[in-house]
Amino acid sequence: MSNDHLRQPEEEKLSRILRVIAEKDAFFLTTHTTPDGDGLACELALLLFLERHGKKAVVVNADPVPEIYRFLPAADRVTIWPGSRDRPTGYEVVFVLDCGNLPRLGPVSELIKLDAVVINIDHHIRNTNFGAINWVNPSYAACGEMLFYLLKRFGPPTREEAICLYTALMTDTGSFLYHLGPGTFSIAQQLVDYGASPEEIGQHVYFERPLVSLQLLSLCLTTLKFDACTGVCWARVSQEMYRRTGTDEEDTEKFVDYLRCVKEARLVFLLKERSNGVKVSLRSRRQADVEKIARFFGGGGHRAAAGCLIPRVSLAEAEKLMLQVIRSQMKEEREK
Ligand SMILES: [Mn+2]
Repeated sequence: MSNDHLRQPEEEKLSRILRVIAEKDAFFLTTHTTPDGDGLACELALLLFLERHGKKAVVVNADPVPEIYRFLPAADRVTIWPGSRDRPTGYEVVFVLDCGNLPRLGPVSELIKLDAVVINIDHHIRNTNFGAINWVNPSYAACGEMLFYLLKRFGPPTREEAICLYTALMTDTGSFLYHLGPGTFSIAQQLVDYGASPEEIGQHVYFERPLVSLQLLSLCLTTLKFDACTGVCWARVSQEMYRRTGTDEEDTEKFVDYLRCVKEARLVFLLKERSNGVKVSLRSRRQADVEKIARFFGGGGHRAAAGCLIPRVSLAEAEKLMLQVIRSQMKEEREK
């Protein structure tokens, strides 16, 4: 078993979590709003794993499963809250996966019972340690890596669990390109050995896009801007563009990566207009720290990839604010 790099404090946390799993019977699993491949796939892997060990478990999220992740085993088991189903009750343990703080759960946070044991497993830079047990370590590429270590303590994962965890690793590393952890490739190899097919999973996530999403991309790219002074490159997606193409925010998946490939840029961002404000996705090239910028607006993430929501602003206002904050942070760094 290749757990070699798990350090002592992590071993302690892991064994505490294992004890809770062994002792309790009913589990509630959740992740952040607008869930990504890592959060979702971790929930589903853990759901399948718990059920395989005779436990009861539910997955409850604030937002639906994006189309590209509907192929995941048990993806149809995700309950949306608030939705048509009754308030989930009777659970003793809450697993919060891939989520830095409770407000990021959105409306699901109101479901968390005070007497439940909250287990927080995460790899974001900032985490408020809101759980009774907090296993938080930003050196992991994905929350899926952490779950791999957890699940493996009970024996080899099933093929379905392996598919989920491989998807978590693949998506959070941008297909094994960014913020790789110390064991990422070794874990990925083991997941392939347990039955995950890189080709099939890659096909589902990256190469099954509706035509309208590319039509949306073409509109988005007409707004592309570059500031030679700061090396910032950005683009916008408006509600009007969604209406014209019959798309929604889900169809903007990966758009920011087109900006990320601009050689002249050192920092890129994509503005997405929402009814309640503007969602911003940031990526850095070379050394820029985008987590710091996202944090300024109450968001967060990782050094090279972060996001935030600027409430009650127009696209033009959000653009202006972003550029102001980026410029002032760059100035501060130069003066240091
Ligand atoms: Mn993640």
